[in-house]
Amino acid sequence: MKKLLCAAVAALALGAFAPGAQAKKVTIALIPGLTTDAFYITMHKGAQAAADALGDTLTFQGAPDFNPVTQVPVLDAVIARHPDVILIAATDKVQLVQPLKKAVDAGIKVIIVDSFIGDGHYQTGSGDADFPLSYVASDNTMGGEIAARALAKSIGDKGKVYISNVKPGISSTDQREEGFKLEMKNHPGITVLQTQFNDNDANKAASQLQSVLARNSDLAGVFGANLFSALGAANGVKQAGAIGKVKVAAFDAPTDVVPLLKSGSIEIAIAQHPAEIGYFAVVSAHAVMNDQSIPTLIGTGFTVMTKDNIDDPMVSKYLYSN
Ligand code: T6T
Repeated sequence: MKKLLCAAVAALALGAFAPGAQAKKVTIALIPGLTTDAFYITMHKGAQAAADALGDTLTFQGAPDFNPVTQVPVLDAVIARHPDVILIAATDKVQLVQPLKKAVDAGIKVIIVDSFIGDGHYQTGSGDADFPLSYVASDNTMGGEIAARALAKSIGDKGKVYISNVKPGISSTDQREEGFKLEMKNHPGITVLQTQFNDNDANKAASQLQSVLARNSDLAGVFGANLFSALGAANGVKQAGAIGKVKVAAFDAPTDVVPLLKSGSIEIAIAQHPAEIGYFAVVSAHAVMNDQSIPTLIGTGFTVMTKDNIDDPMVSKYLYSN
């Protein structure tokens, strides 16, 4: 894939300008959902690789938690610095719309990464949130479907499951939940219990697992819809002494998932490709500022990790870095 990405950058550099013309160096601000999450740290690395290749300047500034209340002041501070382009993972579909309009009003281009505002369809001329130029992300609905199929298989297509999720209003995790429930309609032997929301707190997710299990001794599985939900649920299963009895399908792949996959605490982990998201977002920002058109949607891939493939370097290279 590295070769492909280099080819993409080279093609851009060659195709973008008349012979002899210099590419404009671009200033880009990447605002993550939160700064300490291995998912966004890995996205930053991919973004930096593209910025270095293109000679652009990249900053990475975010909030200490995944929350619009703390993200909006960071956004305001970034707008005041006036980069050419803001790349942002919006922590709420609705609450980031007006704050991001201020960026556009100030003449700053906006590209969404990972989690969108509005409905994720941009430049359509419809609604008040179609102004970002592009959305670069995983197909989260499909990710939820993949998780559901894998969990269904591991519990023999019958029993009770639930989704451990962050909070409503986040496009990425909302879509994973939708995809999971949609696919579970094809598995009539499985009952999906009420979703438990943990506010991105792994400890809360762990105690919720134990409460759901206390109420449903026949609980067969749980889908952890993001990194903290999944690690928390797996920890809850361990604390309850229920490894093997309650199967965990995890979204996201910090390095912590490796021992959990090997010990059976997690059945599958669905790794997103955050470095790819960061890379293509920066390439898109560079293209836009050099008068090139860009796709309004760039979808990145997944790698499904299990105990059987996690030692394969072609799989483990998608573990997130810290
Ligand atoms: O799952 C990722 C990201 O895609 C989501 O929007 C929020 O949670 C993570 O950052 C993982 O913690």
